[in-house]
Amino acid sequence: MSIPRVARTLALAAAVACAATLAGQTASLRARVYASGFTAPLAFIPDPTDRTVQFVVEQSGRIRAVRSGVTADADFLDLRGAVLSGGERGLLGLAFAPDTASGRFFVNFTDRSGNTVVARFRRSSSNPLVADASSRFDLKWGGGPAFIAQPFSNHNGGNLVFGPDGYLYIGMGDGGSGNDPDHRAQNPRELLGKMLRIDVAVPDADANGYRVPPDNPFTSGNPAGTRPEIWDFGMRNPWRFSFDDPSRGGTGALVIGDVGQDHWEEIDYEPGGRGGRNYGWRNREGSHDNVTALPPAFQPLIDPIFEYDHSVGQSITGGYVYRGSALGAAYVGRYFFADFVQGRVWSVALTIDGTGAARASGLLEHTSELGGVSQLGNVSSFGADADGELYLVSYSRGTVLKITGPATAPPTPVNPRIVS
Ligand SMILES: [Ca+2]
Repeated sequence: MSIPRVARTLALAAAVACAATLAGQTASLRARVYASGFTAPLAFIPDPTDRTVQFVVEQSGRIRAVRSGVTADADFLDLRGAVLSGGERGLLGLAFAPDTASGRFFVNFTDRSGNTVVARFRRSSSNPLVADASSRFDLKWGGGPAFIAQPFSNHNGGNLVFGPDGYLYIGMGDGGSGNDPDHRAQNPRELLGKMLRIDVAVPDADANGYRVPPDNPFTSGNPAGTRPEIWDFGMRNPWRFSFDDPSRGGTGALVIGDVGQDHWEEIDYEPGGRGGRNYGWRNREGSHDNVTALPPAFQPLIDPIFEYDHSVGQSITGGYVYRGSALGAAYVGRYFFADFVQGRVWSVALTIDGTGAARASGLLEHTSELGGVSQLGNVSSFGADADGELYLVSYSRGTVLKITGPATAPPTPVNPRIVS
């Protein structure tokens, strides 16, 4: 997580002042503790085979099963012996295969050498709430190493999500340090600083554990040398991203919260199936020129649909386009997100045009009505259950909060942007 960034809160006073101006106008959402007692939780993932069950990922390497809000005694999986945890390292992501009969799931973690591993496991046949630890297979990248080398400790990305197309998307940070010193996010030969898309529906005996989907955008090798697993260029640290779920009326878009450097936190919106883009880092931070000493891999550079500056927050946690019902129809289609450092939560309305592109408007801050920073702590992730209802993961409080609310219209927004 972004612990080093916490020191960078000289703008806190300004952020609190901004929160005060937004407080009190929103009264329709609530958050209640759904499950608690976790240590540094980072993700909340529904069980695709049982709507009463979700899994909580702890940074240290444990995955814990929660049924109807009650945490099971036995761990689903304990990877503490394989994981290097601390700072932005650890067990960072979990995704269940859409082919649920396979029992497969995938995790993303920092190994004891500090490198990124994407590993496949199976649930045990006798108890689906316990994984078969012996089934571990680490994906081999390009037929080579069973890890992705990380040059620095930070910016490990860590999220992995199956798209509506059945392929596995993996968000890779730029490798770390500051301002991507080796320009990796624009290097076609590097998996770092990219969104990857792979087909993991391969037999157990497959040597690499994945294949490149034939319609990946860079399989022709243009730009020269591009790794075929790459779906998009120009990510800095896409800590959390999600798809707007078509099975619940969503557009299928990929919505990414990409953590910024010194000035801008951003939301990138990719219409469904529209990969092959360059989101700009490090040439751009948000919609602003950044380090331009070396050219980007290709043009154009796609600006975010929304950004906020570091007087407001310092590390974005991407959330979900809401597709549930409990919050009321007025919230359906709004994108929820948070700032990890400040413990603030917002949503924006999305207007989709004929090309599938989105425009963000009508910002609402939900921090106060969700219990304020004292309840939210550092928001590390959002989750969505089988009904599309939203949850927040509080890293510092060790809780999972469920967002609820009467079915009333959201209040009138006051700020079109939260850039102060
Ligand atoms: Ca960008």
